[in-house]
Amino acid sequence: MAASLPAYKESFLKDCVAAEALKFGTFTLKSKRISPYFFNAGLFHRADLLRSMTAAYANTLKAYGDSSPSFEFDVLFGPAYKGIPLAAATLDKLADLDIAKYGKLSYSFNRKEAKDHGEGGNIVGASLKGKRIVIIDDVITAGTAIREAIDIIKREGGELVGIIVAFDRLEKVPSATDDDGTPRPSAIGEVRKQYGIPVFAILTLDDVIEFLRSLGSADDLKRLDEYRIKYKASD
Ligand code: OMP
Repeated sequence: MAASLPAYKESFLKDCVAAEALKFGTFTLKSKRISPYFFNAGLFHRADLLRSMTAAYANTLKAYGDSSPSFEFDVLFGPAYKGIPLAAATLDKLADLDIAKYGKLSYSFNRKEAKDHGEGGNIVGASLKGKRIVIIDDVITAGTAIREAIDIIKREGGELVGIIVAFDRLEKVPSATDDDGTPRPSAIGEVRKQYGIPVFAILTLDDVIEFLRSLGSADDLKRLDEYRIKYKASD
């Protein structure tokens, strides 16, 4: 197990393996990259696993908030669909951790289809207008999904102050010749730079490689190392 991980990250990594949310093999990604591993947050549907994941999100946010008291937000926004349970359950966990600090925060999410009757619109939960928003999502690879969520925040008049994901694959932004070996910035690094906000990940590819090393899984390790060399960002 990765020696330097805080206890809540280590326990989340163990649960990723137990839930088979972290799989090794051959997978085609949304970005069309062929990956030797895949992280499937959707497999954290069982109550004990969901708690493990949302505790890890909540502790990651709290750890940053404790070390940077100026970091404050009003709404945890979970982009549809995968972000919806994450936003609601993580907010509940934050309130468990510190009711005085997090008890009055809200969650919200978008509908994929705009509603033209009843309350209308396509935001459910707290309005984003004029609020400080943290986006919660599952994975960042090339950054496409997260940029779509950022567009929603902008459209709704919210102020983006941070992003948290369960897993950062540490991959560079795509280009026309994706595998030409040119060093390029990471998808997360680009978002950090462009918006000047913190982007947190509970686990990264480096944590998984470290974990495989501790297990002595030579074949998986070799394939992950090759993939990392091909797509890893330069920062
Ligand atoms: P990007 O939009 O390229 O950043 O990819 C992020 C999305 O890819 C996630 O929201 C997932 O739907 C999916 N994904 C995973 O869930 N796990 C992975 O390990 C890799 C991907 C992916 O397709 O890149």
